[in-house]
Amino acid sequence: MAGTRFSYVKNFELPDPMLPDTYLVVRIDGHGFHKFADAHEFTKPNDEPALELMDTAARAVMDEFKDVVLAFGESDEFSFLLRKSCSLYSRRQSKILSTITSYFTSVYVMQWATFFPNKPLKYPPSFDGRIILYPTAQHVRDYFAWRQADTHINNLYNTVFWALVQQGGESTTQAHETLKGSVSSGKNELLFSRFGINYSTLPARFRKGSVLVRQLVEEPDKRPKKKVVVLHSDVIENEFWDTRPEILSS
Ligand code: DGT
Ligand code: MG
Ligand code: MG
Ligand code: MG
Ligand code: MG
Repeated sequence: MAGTRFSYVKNFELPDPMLPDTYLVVRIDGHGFHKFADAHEFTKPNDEPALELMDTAARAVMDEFKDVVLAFGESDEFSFLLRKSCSLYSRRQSKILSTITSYFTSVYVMQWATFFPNKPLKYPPSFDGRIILYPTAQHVRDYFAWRQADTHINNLYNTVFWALVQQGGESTTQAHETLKGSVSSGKNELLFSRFGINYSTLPARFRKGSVLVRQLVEEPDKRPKKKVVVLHSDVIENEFWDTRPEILSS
């Protein structure tokens, strides 16, 4: 189809290859999910089916895109690590980003009814996406540690905040005021002394987020197969990485 007088317009499409031999992190985040969560009456502070739906969409991304070696999710976001030798779509930025983002979104919508059989989707959700390039394994570890530390800080705050409102009878304004300037230990203490909640016994999904890796799974009468598993492990300490050297080595 070369050579009509219109085809020069193709020259305006610029190549957007990403640096070779560099880790790629794709992070997608729900657009306006504050409103989306309200519209669909998500439980506060954590809606388990909503988080499981996010995990399901992320797992589908990993099944579809074999270059993804690790994923981490919390709230309305998911981060996907693509191995540094990834040559998917010749490492074209917009192609990788738009395909992963739209695939995730499609699965989220397709699987919605599985997790919310009695709650029809009121309007189409969308996700924004970005790609960050990291030159070293340490950067990648620090990136995932950053997201998991964020999960912890937000979840601790939200857990106390909603306990004050839902069980303590405070208004949201009062709860904000109560928590102003408080540190982690103070929030833990307040949770325990006023509401009898021991933070460390809350579900790991809420405290740690979701960590998706490929792992050999044993099945009866079959050879062990590599499958995507959802964990809620710590990714800040060394153990997670030391026991899975393949994540950062390829
Ligand atoms: P954005 O990302 O700039 O378009 O705006 P938002 O509104 O998506 O803000 P973001 O991504 O910073 O925060 C995520 C929002 O999603 C947060 O305001 C509350 C909502 N959300 C996420 N997970 C849950 C949940 O499990 N339960 C409830 N009730 N809300 C949630
Ligand atoms: Mg945001
Ligand atoms: Mg968002
Ligand atoms: Mg978010
Ligand atoms: Mg095409």
